[in-house]
Amino acid sequence: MRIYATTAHHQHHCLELDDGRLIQSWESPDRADIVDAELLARGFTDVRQPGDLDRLLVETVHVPAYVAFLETAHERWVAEGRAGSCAMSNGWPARRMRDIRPEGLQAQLGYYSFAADCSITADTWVAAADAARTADAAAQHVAAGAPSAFARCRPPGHHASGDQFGGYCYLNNAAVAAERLRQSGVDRVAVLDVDYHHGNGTQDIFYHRDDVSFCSIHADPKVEFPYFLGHADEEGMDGGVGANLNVPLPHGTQSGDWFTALETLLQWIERRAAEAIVVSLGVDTFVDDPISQFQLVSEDFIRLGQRLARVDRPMVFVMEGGYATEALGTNMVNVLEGFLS
Ligand code: OKP
Ligand code: ZN
Repeated sequence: MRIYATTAHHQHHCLELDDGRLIQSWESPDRADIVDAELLARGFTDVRQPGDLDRLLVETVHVPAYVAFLETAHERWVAEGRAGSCAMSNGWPARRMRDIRPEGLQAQLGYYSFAADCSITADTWVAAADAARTADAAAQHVAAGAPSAFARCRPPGHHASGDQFGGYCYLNNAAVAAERLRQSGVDRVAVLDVDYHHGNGTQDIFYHRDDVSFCSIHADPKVEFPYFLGHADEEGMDGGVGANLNVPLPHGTQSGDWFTALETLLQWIERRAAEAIVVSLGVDTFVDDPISQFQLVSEDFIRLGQRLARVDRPMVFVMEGGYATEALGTNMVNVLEGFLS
């Protein structure tokens, strides 16, 4: 299986509001290093650099003004002489307020984000753009006939909507991959999101479309981030009615119930007649994940890969979450090795 990866992400490590403290984010550069080391150790040696960022492709899943905002926000922050090292919002257009695009940088940070768990550093744009082109390259490889590819993305992408960052995500790597497959002639694509958190951004980007189906197993948003999307009654809208499926599960969910939910999703994908699949591959479902509450064990990730192989469709694996850094390499590569075995 070919791997796509870059190293620019290394410079990006943002601040996160966590339990009332401002900390260096759980979403750290060493996450990618650990996965890269494990890939090499286990014989995944076909590691490539992606091609240039296809701005037009990115702007089919994101609003162009949002992309420009991400690219320039930190330099505007510095030019304004702000005290903190990261550009971060302190107010959002919540219920009872208006959906108006403001002018000032601080106000636009609120307009273009939905959570205080991530922020924009001097290197965030380069890292996010690298992750997006990494996902694009993996999708292009699969579109050209490869049975699978792994995009070792960082930062993750599935929480980023068309015009909002949050949940450690800025550009939606999985959505870029799905859109690339579509533009390469794959008529029907499915995104299967197995990250512990609901992929609210991916869902929203394709919510009105029938050609890209989205399904997800995740912790119930009634009690877990991103709280305000990912509920079981969200089925898609307009032309996309029936093209969205959420299976929320309670805190404490163990392997048995998780794999039962996976069967539900895979049967649904079969009915959706997807010709290729993008897997939003988060392994924060792991029992020892420090910010998550499911109880999968490392062997379960081998089983996941084996089960996905039996779906027998071309697959683009896009790395999302996983914060038990020690075990992250093992868990992530277990999926890929299970898929190939
Ligand atoms: C991104 B991905 C922890 C705050 C968690 C949201 C987590 C985003 C996860 N105290 N904030 O889906 O793995
Ligand atoms: Zn997650």
